[in-house]
Amino acid sequence: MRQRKEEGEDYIYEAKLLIVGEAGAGKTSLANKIKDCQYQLRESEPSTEGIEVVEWSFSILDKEQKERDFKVNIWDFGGQ
Ligand SMILES: Nc1nc2c(ncn2[C@@H]2O[C@H](COP(=O)(O)OP(=O)(O)O)[C@@H](O)[C@H]2O)c(=O)[nH]1
Ligand SMILES: [Mg+2]
Repeated sequence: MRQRKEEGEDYIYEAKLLIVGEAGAGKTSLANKIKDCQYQLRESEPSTEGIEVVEWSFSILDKEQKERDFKVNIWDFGGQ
């Protein structure tokens, strides 16, 4: 995401990912799997109440090849 400032440009290394779908569709499992590829499916995933935000971070190289932490907030909705 790019944010304009008077003196120039600055970058925010953050994104928001919303997962929506019917109850039991696999939203929470998907959020957990995105965060951790070793995550194993559970026979009964506790159903999500309200919204759970799963933080997923990884490093990227910016335009100057400098390493940056990129953060994705995965919004896992309960219900439908
Ligand atoms: N076979 C199979 N089962 C899945 C998959 N994703 C989720 N499940 C199962 O479906 C059930 C509901 O998943 P859950 O992630 O809680 O769904 P949510 O209600 O949308 O958050 C759980 O028992 C999961 O283990 C999938 O890709 N394949
Ligand atoms: Mg859920």
